[in-house]
Amino acid sequence: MTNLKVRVNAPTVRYSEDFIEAEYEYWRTSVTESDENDDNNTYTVSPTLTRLLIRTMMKVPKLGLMLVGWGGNNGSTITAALIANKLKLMWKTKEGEKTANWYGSLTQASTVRLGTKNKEEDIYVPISSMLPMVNPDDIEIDGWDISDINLADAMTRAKVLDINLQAQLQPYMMHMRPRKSIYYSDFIASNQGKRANNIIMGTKIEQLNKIRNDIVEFKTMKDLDQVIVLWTANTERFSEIIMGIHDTADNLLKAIQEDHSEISPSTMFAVAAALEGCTYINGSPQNTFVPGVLELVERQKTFIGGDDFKSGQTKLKSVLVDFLVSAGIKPVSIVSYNHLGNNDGYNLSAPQQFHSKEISKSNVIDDIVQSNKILYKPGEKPDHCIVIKYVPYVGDSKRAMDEYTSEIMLGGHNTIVIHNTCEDSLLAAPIILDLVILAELCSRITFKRMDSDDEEFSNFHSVLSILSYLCKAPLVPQGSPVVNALCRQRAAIENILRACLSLPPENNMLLEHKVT
Ligand code: NAI
Ligand code: DG6
Repeated sequence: MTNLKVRVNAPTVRYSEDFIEAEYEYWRTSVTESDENDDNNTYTVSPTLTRLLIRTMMKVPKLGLMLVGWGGNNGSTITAALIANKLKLMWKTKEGEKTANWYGSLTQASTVRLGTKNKEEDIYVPISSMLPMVNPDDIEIDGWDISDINLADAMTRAKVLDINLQAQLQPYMMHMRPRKSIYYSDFIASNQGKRANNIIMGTKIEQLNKIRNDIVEFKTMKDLDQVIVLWTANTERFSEIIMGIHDTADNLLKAIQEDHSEISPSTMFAVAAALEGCTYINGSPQNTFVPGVLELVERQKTFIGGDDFKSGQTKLKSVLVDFLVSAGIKPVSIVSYNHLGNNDGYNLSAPQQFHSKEISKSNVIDDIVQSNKILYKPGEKPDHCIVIKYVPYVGDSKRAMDEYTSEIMLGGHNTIVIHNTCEDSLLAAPIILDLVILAELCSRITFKRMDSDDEEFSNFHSVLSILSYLCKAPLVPQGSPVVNALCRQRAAIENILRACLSLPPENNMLLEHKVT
């Protein structure tokens, strides 16, 4: 049984050993425009109601996480964090004793407002206490890397963690060795070539089968119910999408059989995961999810999420631009510069890999800008410049400098400058944990329309857009709007969790205190 702290007392919620079943009234607001091209057009608005039965499976599976790029900075840091937290490690620093924690994790270190006690005291609970979720201490970890060094040495190479913490983790991580991986040299920067000493040889179909076997072996060895595969390897260049190769699931599988050269390692991993019934998450910006993968995951009824962890500079941008535009202030120039000295920065110093990151960092303001036609004419956008420089000395401690210039009333200007220094991998590791925990939870939630005779419950769509909060370039089902604003993304998670308990969305109205 799980450690649930929240129990809803309502006739619309039923708890059993197997499920939480919640009746939920989902209200949407549909709008039609009389004439989209006419400035004086009118909007007709119709609230529409769908009655849903939402079922959350109680039993949390024994979960395995396989990282592609396990020996990298993020890979070694999340591994270290899982062990340090499980063992409740403490270590001395010049600032005093530190204790392992999950700061930066939405599921482990943030809370949601549940309601009010005695009409005035807000009650907040950890997100993880609302529904049964995987406990990070129970996650088994494994993975692949093109570099063969063990995880203890990878942690040392990363230079992220305090040395006294590293010393305690060493014995636990030195026996963890990444599995051989798929390496096609032209997808990542050529400067990564010297790391690549742990490679699966053979044809593409042989490589695919090896990855599939690795997943099966890990699952069997650790007696797991479910495995999630997550890409935290180097940023790849974009694949060229070729008709007949990437366009359908069958063509993609055939192209792998025929050893086509324009299939990226990350796409190979996504295919292997889908064929093994595993959720696959992309923590980097490249276009892993070519149309053939999207079709395959729907066919296999598996889940995917991505793209590119939203950790620092972009996370702040998705708050700040939303704040400015929704305050009626018009950002006109956004310049985001950063330099870093870790291996990620080294890889991104190559033009094609930088370009993948540039695209993912640039799109984050699009929907926010489009939301305000008073400020922006159709097609108008702020100048938006992304610069990334590799400066080895600063290592993982990334420096980000941002300048936001906005137009304010009557010809005035408002310029905001931000300087942020932070260990990149310590921001990314908790995001990896959240992606895994939320993706797993989504695989246990099903929906049924209450007015339908259909007995079947439906799953979330294969593309888990609920993970948008954690991703720079959110992947959404075709035809679904992309939401980048951080507050809206968080509200979606919070309100979906509430819906699973038949609780209304958090509306912040507090009418009970505003109306006499
Ligand atoms: P890293 O360079 O330290 O680690 C990447 C690892 O992937 C390396 O150990 C490398 O040997 C391995 N690798 C490369 N190609 C591989 C393949 N085909 N199969 C298996 N392993 C392979 O980079 P870091 O800092 O861990 O970042 C990982 C990824 O996460 C990068 O793409 C980065 O852009 C992305 N990311 C990182 C964020 C952060 O805050 N740290 C935020 C957003 C994205
Ligand atoms: C330099 O920009 C390296 C990148 O990998 C970023 O550190 C990473 O994508 C995080 O970006 P952001 O914009 O979320 O801080």
